[in-house]
Amino acid sequence: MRKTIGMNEAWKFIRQDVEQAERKAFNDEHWQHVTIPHTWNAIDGANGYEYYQGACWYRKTFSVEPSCEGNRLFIEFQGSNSITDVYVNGQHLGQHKGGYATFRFDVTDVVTYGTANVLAVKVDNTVADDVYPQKADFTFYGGIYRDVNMVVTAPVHFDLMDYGSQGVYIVQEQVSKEKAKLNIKTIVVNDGGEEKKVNLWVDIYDANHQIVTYATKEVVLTAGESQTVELPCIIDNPTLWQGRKNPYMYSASLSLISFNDTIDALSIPFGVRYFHVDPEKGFFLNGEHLPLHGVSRHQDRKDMGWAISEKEQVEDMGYIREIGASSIRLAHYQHSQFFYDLCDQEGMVVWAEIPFISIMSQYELDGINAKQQMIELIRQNYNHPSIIFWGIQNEIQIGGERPEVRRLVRELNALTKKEDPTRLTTMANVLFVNEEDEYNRMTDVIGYNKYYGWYHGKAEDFAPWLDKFHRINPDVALCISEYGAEGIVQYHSADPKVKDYTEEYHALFHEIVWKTFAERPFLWATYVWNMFDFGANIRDEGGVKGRNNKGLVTYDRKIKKDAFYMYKAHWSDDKFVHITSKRHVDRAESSMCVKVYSNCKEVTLYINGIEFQTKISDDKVFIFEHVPLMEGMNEIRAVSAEDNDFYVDIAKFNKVDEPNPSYEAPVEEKGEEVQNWFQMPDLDGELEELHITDDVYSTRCTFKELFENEEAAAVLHQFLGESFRERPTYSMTQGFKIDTLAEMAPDHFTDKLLYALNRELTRINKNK
Ligand code: GCB
Repeated sequence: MRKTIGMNEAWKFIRQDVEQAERKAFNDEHWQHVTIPHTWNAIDGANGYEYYQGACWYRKTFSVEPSCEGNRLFIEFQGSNSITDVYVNGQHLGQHKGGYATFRFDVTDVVTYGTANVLAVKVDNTVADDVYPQKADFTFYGGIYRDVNMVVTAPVHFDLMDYGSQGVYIVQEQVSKEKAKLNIKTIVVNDGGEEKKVNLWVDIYDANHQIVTYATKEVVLTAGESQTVELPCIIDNPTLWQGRKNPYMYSASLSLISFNDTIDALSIPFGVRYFHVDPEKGFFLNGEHLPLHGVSRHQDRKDMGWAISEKEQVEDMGYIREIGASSIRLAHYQHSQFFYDLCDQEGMVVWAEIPFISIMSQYELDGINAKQQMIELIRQNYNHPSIIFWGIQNEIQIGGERPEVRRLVRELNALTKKEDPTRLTTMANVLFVNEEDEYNRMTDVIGYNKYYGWYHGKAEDFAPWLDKFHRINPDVALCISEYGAEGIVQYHSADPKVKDYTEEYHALFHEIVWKTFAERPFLWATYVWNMFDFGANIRDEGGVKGRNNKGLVTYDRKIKKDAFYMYKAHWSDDKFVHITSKRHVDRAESSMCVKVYSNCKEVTLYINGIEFQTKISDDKVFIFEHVPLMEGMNEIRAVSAEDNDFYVDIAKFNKVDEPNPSYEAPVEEKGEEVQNWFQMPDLDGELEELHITDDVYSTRCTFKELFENEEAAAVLHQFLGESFRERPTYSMTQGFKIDTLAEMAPDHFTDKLLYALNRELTRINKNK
């Protein structure tokens, strides 16, 4: 019978490349003792300084019981970032490229039994041109950051070498309320030296462990043969997996039986459901409309990076459940099996994706690694009912217009549909992709990452854009795959503005945008960027280095920002009241405005124990104006009574003489949607007429194109400032034409600036 033996303990590690470290006889005495999950970037990955990216080594001694001889042995890595070379007793077993999927090596013929073996692993998180991601707004934490196991099987077993999957695919051929027609596809392997006859049994159990149905088949395998065996199975009157309402799970118990022995067995949880997306009405699960109230998640955590345990994942899910979300975009790569399992159990509808993000390789134009990661993602996660959407790219247009990018996106879509015709494909376009672009029709449904109200424009700009897109493409199912703003809980303002980084602007932004989305049921989903702050070492935002602070919850998961409660009020049925701006303690004004988020109908405010006002609201936001403050500490209490229960929240505000300067972010130009990084030109003398032709540079070119030419780059430096290219947001904009950015930010790219840029740029010939 199959045995899985944990191999997380007793590793030695060194944070550098070392020659001959793969050898069995090698002195690693002075190396550090570590336990898996491990990363070498737990601290330097999110502090804003350069983080270590390079090759490092892990070594471990292990023994295999003599009783295992005659079986097959596999070493399994559930996640190691990003290029991993595995050696046993000095022998190279292979290399895996990609930091997020499970992979295994067959070690049967290289281990010794009853004596010590040495496993040596080189892991390298340097960006390689043929491995995705190439560039992204998050830290690429290096290390073996998910579990390592040894799996021991009999010579005849369910395949473990099919792209890291379990070798079992429960295909939902047709599901309705009356019947779930399944085809259980298994890959059975005979690694033994002789022909073998086995019986394959599949028993389907319901959630109460009662058998529902079963199927069986005799399988004859010649020596060395791998066979795909299909077992059709029907569940009559199935209980459907109905999202958060009823995430009903069955389980398939599979076994390979030879005479009286069960020689291999697996238990696979699954749920049955059907779904569709209507471009006018949104998402439907089992025929019922289900609004997908979504958040995105990255997998890292403060001081841990990606080396988290199940405990942190359960906590993350706890926050997502509490806010009342019904869907999660698991960005920007494959997450751990454990998390997809949690999504199944909680009834979260999932968008799962590969890290084909920002920029396509300049040299590897067939997309070999992107395709490999797509197949791994699908085959390893095929049986999760929560996954409904496969995401094939994120903002891959940032690298500029390249025909090979379009070709690869189309190929990835075709590959995904071939691997799994039962689910929907999707992708996240960068904001500047034109509404009429064919990118909007390559996948089954589409998403846009839009940052009105942060990188450009105002939060209110969502409404006209959404309506315009829908008018142009009434038959395209649209979602907002990302939207957000920075919110740093240190900063506060009674008059919040774009780019002030305050907790108040963050909350106000989400209030406005959520209202806009809620009024547009044609959106099939919306995903807040992001549920949690995360490590992005290239960033220096509002005085915080190495972080993206757009989360609704802080990186250490200790503080739920006000915006968290805004969504909770809309999405959750668990009653509460929440006074906002509680961290804005010191107030220099003699009266203030108190804003309360609540999903109760009525909220009463008490000031220093005295009843002030009662407000009734349907839109979850209760605003109490002119709340008087006495000198010193004031206690504000918000109370709601509903269904015989009381809900209370308390805040304390300190009336002071002078505003507290620590509430202000050390950034200039608050209220500006694009930072004013450029020099306004002096236009002396007569204005000459400019001729913009294809052979010269101009503002019709993308930033990327311009920066690639030394002279054009010098012009940009002159007008946009030296540091323009180093800005974290540059990676977002390099595929933009200057004219496109100018349309979005006309106040900054004035006609005068555009004229001056063109006057200089058109003097440079592209072919020179
Ligand atoms: C995006 C990216 C995401 C970034 C986000 C941001 O569009 O897809 O990876 O983190 O913007 O915050 O800028």
